[in-house]
Amino acid sequence: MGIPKRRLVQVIAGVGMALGIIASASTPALANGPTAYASGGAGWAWYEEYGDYWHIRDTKADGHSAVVQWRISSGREGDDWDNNGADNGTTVINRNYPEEDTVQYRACWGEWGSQYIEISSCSAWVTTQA
Ligand SMILES: [Ca+2]
Ligand SMILES: [Ca+2]
Repeated sequence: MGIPKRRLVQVIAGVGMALGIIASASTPALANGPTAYASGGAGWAWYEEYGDYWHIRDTKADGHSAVVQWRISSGREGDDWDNNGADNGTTVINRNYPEEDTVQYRACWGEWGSQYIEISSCSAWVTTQA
């Protein structure tokens, strides 16, 4: 009659494990990447994991633009710029990367017109989840 006690314990344990898996899968560790700073206060950039947004700000009226150089683990590379002048807000650029990738980036200054990037101005590379 009824379910043997040992079997019932197994069923409850199984349900508990299944719920645990669901709970952990529904709370992914979305996070923003650290802010990277170009030398001399020229600008900064950071990465927003949810939606894949770059936030770039030129913070110095020096005739140069702020730029973030990025590369993702599946091979794409690129640059995104704040090229509309200094201290007038953050430029936000939306990209779309594979969610399982990692993304590396650094902030620098450069010349938007020629796409020249002053490498000596770049921050260290930082790494985050795409
Ligand atoms: Ca500038
Ligand atoms: Ca700007």
